[in-house]
Amino acid sequence: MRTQVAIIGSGPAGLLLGQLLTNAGIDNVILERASREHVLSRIRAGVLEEGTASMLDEADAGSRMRREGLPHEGFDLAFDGRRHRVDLHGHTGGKRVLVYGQTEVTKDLMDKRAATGARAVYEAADVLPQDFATGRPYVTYKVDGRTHRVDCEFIAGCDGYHGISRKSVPDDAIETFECTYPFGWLGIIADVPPVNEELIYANHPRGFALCSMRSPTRSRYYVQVPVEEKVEDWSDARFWDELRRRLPAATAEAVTTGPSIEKSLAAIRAFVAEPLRFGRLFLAGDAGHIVPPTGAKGLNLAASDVHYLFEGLRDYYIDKSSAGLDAYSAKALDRVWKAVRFSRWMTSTLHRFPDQDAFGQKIQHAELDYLFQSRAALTMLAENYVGLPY
Ligand code: RFL
Ligand code: PHB
Repeated sequence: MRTQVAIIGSGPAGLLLGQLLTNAGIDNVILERASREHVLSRIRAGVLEEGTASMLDEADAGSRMRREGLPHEGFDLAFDGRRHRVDLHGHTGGKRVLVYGQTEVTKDLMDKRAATGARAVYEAADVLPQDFATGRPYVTYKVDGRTHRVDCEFIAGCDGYHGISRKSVPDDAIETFECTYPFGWLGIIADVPPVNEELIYANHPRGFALCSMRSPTRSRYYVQVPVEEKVEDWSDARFWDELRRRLPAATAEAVTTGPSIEKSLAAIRAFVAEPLRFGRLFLAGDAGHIVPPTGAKGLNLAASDVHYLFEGLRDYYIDKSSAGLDAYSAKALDRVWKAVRFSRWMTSTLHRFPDQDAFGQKIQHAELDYLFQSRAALTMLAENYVGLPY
C-alpha cells in the first residue's frame, strides 16, 4: 500500500500524530506490533499539561477528557512528617494540570481514529523502516506470516523505548545519553477513594512514595523499591503497609485500602537520543527519549514532539516548506532536555539513594526546605511541572 506518512507505534505519540494528520487531510497508516487490547491494558501516565490537553482538543479527541479529567491547581510535597502545598495555579499565573489516565487518552484517540476511518494495522510483526536515507522510504511488516510493504514519503518512529525505529539507525548517525537509577517504582491501582484531592509526593527515610489517582473512586499509588525487587513478593497488604509508613501520620491514617486491580514495577531512567531525525525517519516520544516519572513529563514530551513534528509535516504538505521539518529535531530536543533536567531534579530531591550519606541527606533536606521559603524556588518547580511553553 501507499501513504504519505507511515507511523510506527499506536501509543499516545503515534495516535495523536495520526489524528492531527488525518484531520489536516494528510494520509497516514499506523503499524502497531501489539493488539488494541494489549495497548489499552498498559497503565501508565496520569498527569496532562495544558499543552497536551489542548493538542487532544486540536485532534478533536478531547471531549471526554474535558468532561471526566480532574483539573488540579496544586499538589503536596511531604517531608519531615508534614505536608506542604505547591500552589501551581498561584505560581504560574493561573495554569493547572489535568489528571486523566494515559489509557483513557489512548482509548479516545483510538475511537476517534476508528470513527474517521483512518488505516491502522494491529498485531503487525517484524515492522521495519527501510531506505529512509533516500527519497523513497518504505516500511515492511508481516501479518499471518505474509510480508506487506507500505511505500511512503516520511516515517514517524513512535514505537517507544523498545521500538525498532531508533534501532534501525546506523550507530555512527546517532548519539545517546543515559542515566540509570538504582531503584524503580512499584505501582498499584485500586478502586478506593484517593487519600487526598490533590497528588502527594513524599520524601521519607524509607524511600519515596506518591499518592495519585485516576478518578474520585480510583487511586494510583507508588512506592520506591530497589531495582531488583520482584512484584510477586509484594502482596497488597505489604504494599499498603509500606505506603502508609512513608506518609505523614494523619495522611497514613486516612488512606483507604482495598484489593489492587493492577500492580507493576517500572524501571527509572533518563535517556536521550540525538538527533531525532535521520533523513525521512523522525523519532517522537519514548522512541527518542525517556525521563524518570517523578516530574510527570514522559507523555507530555510525546505530545510536544508531536506538536513540532505535525507543524513540520503540515508546512511541508500545505505550505510546501521544509523549514519546520528541518527544525524539528532541535526544537523538540530543546524542550526534552529541560524536562530531563526537571525530572532529574525532582527525582534526586525526593528519592533515597542507596549511597546517600549524611551530607547528601542534609542537602536534600535544605533543597526541600528552601522551596517553601523562596517564591523564586517554588516558581521554578511550578512552571516546570505545569509544562514549559512550546
Ligand atoms: P508508548 O506508549 O510506549 O507507545 C509505543 C507503541 O509502539 C509499539 N511498538 C511497536 N510497534 C510496531 N513495531 C515495533 N517494533 C514496536 N515496538 C513497540 C508499542 O507496542 C506501543 O504501543 O510510547 P509513546 O507513544 O511515545 O508514549 C510515551 C508514554 O507512554 C510515556 O512517556 C509515559 O507513559 C511516561 N509516564 C508518564 N508520563 C507523563 O507525562 N505523566 C505521567 O504521570 C507519567 N507517569 C509514566 C508514568 C511511565 C510509567 N512507566 C510505566 C514507565 C508512570 C509510569 C509508571
Ligand atoms: C500517575 O498518576 O500515574 C502519576 C502521577 C504523577 C507522576 C507520575 C505518575 O509524577
